[in-house]
Amino acid sequence: MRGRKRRNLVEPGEASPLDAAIAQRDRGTMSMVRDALERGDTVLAFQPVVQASNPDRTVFYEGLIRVLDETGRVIPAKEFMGAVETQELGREIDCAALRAGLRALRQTPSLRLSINMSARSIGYPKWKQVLNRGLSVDPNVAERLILEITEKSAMQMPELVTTFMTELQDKGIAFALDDFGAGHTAFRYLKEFYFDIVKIDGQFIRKVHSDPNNQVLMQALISVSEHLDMFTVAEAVETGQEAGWLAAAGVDCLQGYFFGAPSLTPPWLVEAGRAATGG
Ligand code: G
Ligand code: MN
Repeated sequence: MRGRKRRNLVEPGEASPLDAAIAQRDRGTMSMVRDALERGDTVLAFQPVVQASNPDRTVFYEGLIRVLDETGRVIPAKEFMGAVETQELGREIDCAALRAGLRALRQTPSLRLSINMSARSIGYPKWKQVLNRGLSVDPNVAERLILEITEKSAMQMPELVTTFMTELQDKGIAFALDDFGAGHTAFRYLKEFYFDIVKIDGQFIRKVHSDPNNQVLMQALISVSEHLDMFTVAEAVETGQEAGWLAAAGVDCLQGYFFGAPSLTPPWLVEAGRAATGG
């Protein structure tokens, strides 16, 4: 943690050409997302979350929303969520992700799937309609659905999130605190929230087998999570060395490129196909 230099990239108070360029780029991004939603051009990519002690076993998949631009190019969420998260478009993206997730759960009875949402979507009536409609068509999907809420968005409205989670946990839905440690972490909130799962941000995973700072932070997070009965998921695991250290340290589940990148072709269909052909 020591020896880091602070950089000041933009002088405060100065009218910045960078700000103007960013604002213009955001407007372009927003109209691209709006057009894609109107065309219904959104899809989920699926990434496996595996059991740390037995990585051949996928515990659940995370469904990650993608939009297709007018040329059919697949645009990942990280490229547009920043521009739309606080806008109504962000709510519409969350609705599209939930709708696609519920459909996948309905179609595949053995599937467990997590879907990302912003705490801001809690009060968006359409999001609730999408959920209620999905649950009324097939009530069995509730206990296979995990909702991931980022730490950053959960902390912005903790009371609302708590009430919302209690209501949906009663129906069997599980909750994951996403990107834990990336935001303004307050351990106090972990105690108040009752998340079922905590997903530890990739910055703590990077080179954890050889980085003493990350090792200490991970050990603290694992210990707090165990104490509060939360299941741990390490995000962005990219190497076998990281995976080995994390499994030995007692992390429950692992996710990342080392085990599988997000894929537009549902991986469980690929696995079923392989099993059927004996390959
Ligand atoms: O915020 P959240 O954890 O839901 O976002 C997951 C994002 O992280 C996805 O965009 C996914 O493509 C990306 N991702 C998944 N696995 C890895 C990984 O091993 N390394 C890195 N750097 N990113 C990853
Ligand atoms: Mn997530």
